[in-house]
Amino acid sequence: TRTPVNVTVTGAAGQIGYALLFRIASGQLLGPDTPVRLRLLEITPALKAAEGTAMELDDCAFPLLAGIDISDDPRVAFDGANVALLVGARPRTKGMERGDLLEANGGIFKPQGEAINAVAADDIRVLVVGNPANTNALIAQRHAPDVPAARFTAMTRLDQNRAYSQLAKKLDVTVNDVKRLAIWGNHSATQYPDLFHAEVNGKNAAETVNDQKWIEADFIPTVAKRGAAIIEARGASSAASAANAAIDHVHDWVNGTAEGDFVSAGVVSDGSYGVPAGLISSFPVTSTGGDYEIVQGLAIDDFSRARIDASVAELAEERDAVQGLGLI
Ligand code: NAX
Repeated sequence: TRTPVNVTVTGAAGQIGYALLFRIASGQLLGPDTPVRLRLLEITPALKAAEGTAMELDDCAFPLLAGIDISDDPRVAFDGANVALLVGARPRTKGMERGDLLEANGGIFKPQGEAINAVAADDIRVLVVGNPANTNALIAQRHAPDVPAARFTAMTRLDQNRAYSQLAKKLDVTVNDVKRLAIWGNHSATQYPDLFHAEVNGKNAAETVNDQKWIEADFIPTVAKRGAAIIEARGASSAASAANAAIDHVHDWVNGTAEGDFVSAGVVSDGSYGVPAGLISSFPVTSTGGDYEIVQGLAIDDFSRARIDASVAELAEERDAVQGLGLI
């Protein structure tokens, strides 16, 4: 039997946590041969709720679940962590300025980055889900100088999955017919879901759609504002779909992406495609051997260039804001 992989989940008592933990414990994160030990991090007032979820996890008698530890101390929860899913974050509440939001999240992601640096396993891989995901990931990464920067990623896989579904509906095909549909930039309303490099049954997606107006006025805003539409309809923000995307992101990172395809992830820029080095921006990426790499050599036309630049400018502003607040 294999040694269990330590998977730390923050915000474990929240709604994404509730949708995520059972899938991790059932083997969907790392595969059917890999036992997992769950490490749940919550704030003190939510520890009891996390214990309740842990009781339910016990009651599933998952063969792959080797144990569950619960803590409100990052130094305990990240101890020996091989995979960390940073879900818990401070949401924007009414009347909160962006600076307040960034500051509140800096107060979460700075100590978590420090704890990861101090106590996580050498092969630690981090996915930040909590918003603003790209900038929270940047804050954590900057406070973990001993961890390779490439091990810190932010989630844009939900945006990608939303884009797959919208495109498949439009063309009356299934998501299985779609490939290479990337999200560029920030996980925010400025994100750019790119049909110009995507393929549908081996043909260029934008050409197959052949409707620039639909791409600009319908597809892009529908994908970018889907989170708000879910809140409007459900009365709560996306949870099961967000958990599903987190599973997809880590699964593909660890197990590799399909030959000839790519996926979307927020990764530290190396300057590719004119994205300033150091920013955590979404790119088309492939994974082999446990490392995400930015897909190189895609031709970017003027339309895509302007969209990518706008979203990356927002990321640079967020970075400048957290720098101004002394958070990085
Ligand atoms: P919930 O409010 O249901 O749960 C958040 C949990 O985090 C709470 O239980 C809270 O106690 C905990 N928490 C807060 N501070 C913590 C800390 N310092 N350490 C550990 N736990 C802490 O939110 P939920 O719906 O689960 O969403 C979680 C985050 O995901 C939010 O920031 C949300 O904006 C973000 N999302 C990101 C998405 C993405 O695609 N990147 C999509 C879905 C989601 O909106």
